[in-house]
Amino acid sequence: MHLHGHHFRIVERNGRPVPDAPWRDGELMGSGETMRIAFVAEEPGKWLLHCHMLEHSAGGMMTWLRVT
Ligand SMILES: [Cu+2]
Repeated sequence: MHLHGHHFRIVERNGRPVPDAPWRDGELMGSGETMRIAFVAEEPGKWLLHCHMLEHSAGGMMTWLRVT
């Protein structure tokens, strides 16, 4: 998973807390995994959130978020 325009910290992975995770703009995820992230949305615009595997993005693992 890659988030454009921002850096985030992973706060929970597969329901378990992740203490002191580093700031990053992407993270590998396996099938069925979940991840809760936190970031400061301070850059206005439309930002992509997507998988870096082209077939996955083309298959729908891509969205965007709007920061106003
Ligand atoms: Cu993928």
